[in-house]
Amino acid sequence: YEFTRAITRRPGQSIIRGLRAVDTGAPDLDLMLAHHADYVATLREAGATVTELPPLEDFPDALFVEDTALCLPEGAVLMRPGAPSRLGEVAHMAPVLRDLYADVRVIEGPGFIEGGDILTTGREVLVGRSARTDAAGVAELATILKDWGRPLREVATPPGVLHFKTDCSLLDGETVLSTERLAASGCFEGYRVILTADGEEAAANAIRFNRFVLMAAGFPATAERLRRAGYEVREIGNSECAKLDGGMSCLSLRL
Ligand code: CIR
Repeated sequence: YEFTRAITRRPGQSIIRGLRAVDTGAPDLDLMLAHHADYVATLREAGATVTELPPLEDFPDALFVEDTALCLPEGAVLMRPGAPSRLGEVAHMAPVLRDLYADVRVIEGPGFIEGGDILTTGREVLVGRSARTDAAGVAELATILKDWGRPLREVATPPGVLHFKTDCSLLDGETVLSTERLAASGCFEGYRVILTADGEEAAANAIRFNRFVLMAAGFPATAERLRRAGYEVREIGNSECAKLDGGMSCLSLRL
């Protein structure tokens, strides 16, 4: 959770065609851009050098850059998104990461894996199988991480939940924020767990970036729990990304 850099991508006009599990109306681009600017400004306030990439109109979901790669101190791994409309986003992220890393590995397939299903903690890399991440994708990542001496543990994403990290985030080396439904699976045994408040499951997708926890605005009981546990919380508007099942972690790669 200590980083020097973040990579983001601004949303474009095509955002109205972004993938969503349930249609709750078209996202408003102007409001989304305002939220996005607040997100980037908060990362900068936390000490990040932020690379802001331009919109990719051919890829409506490209602002959710987290799904295209896994960034670790040892190197970066380019993912292979399970959503067909998102596969091509990776080629646009590849040169950005090749400029920053000496070691860039690639998930070649046939499996699929998206960054939203990967939670890196102080001791292991947790990967949730989901509708976007399959056994072959996880196995290919495990082989790469073995080279870097990083243990990978496969876990399950709750049914109907887009990504593993839709329901959890890392708060520090041994603490996670999790929904009750995910924590109930036992996947965080040995970690300190702070649960989202009832009815505030959508607050689980937060990020710890240096001194701040960035979380979606509108979840006061969970924000209060985090503050009481000693975290410095920044609430960022997320109403428009939420219409596309996106949240705080999806909007950046952190390295
Ligand atoms: C998608 O369905 O792929 C996008 N609309 C949302 C991606 C959210 N990404 C993430 O949770 N890491």
